[in-house]
Amino acid sequence: MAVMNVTPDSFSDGGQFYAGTSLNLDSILAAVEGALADGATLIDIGGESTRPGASPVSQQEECDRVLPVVEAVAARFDVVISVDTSSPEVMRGAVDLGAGMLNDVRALRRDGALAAAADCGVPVCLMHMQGEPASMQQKPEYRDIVAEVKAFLAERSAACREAGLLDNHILWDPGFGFGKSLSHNLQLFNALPHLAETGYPLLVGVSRKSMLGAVTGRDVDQRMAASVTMAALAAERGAAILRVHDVRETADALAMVAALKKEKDQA
Ligand code: 7PM
Repeated sequence: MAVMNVTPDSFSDGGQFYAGTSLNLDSILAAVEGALADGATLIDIGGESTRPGASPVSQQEECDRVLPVVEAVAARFDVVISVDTSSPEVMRGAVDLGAGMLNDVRALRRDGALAAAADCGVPVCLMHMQGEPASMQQKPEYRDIVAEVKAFLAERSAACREAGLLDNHILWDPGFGFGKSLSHNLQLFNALPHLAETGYPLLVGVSRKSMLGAVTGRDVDQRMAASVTMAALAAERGAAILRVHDVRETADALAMVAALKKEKDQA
């Protein structure tokens, strides 16, 4: 899954599609074309900056950012478009225009989001986050990070089924970097095989995140090796979808993981 942030201010790829405050659709289409050529099979389009400390955007602002992009990408490419949003308006609008998946860092907890997602009838990624982006990294605390993330995702999955979503339209994401210390992130990553046992496909997003900076000491633009390594390890540990910035390098790593698995399965 290739990340396309259509925000003027994202931490790892800030404003790459903007000239000042105006969005350049052609530059997004070129980036999507590149990501597909590099091996992406899903494109994740997001208009809300969820970096730690980010201020919230209005639903109108988010619609204005995201919907034209979804429309243009859907018209031009045969690829599954995922929309990174917590807003029911954006969900309905995006799926009307051709989006095939919803990706919500708030796991459909916003008013109206469960009903909107159920009406949309597409797969939904439920992500765990402690707190809200503005303050989530100030004091993350858990008794048992793995048990708590798992219980949260199980509760949200039950709420989804009650709202009418199909069980096989639910994906789980532990939410790396969202209200978690380095130790919390590492514990969760080590628990991926345990989470995979639940049967819900796992989506993992660690690309360029600060947990990699904390270990390697590298700035955000120097985290590719760490990102690709973690993507390969996540795949090995049962992740179904990797949300990444460096598509070509990740695709190579995943090809190697797949080759090893194929050889093993034949033995
Ligand atoms: C800190 C945390 C800074 C996250 C920036 C981000 C995920 C996501 C994002 C994820 C799913 C980024 C982001 N991260 N959706 N949206 N999983 N499902 O790296 O890990 O772009 S935003």
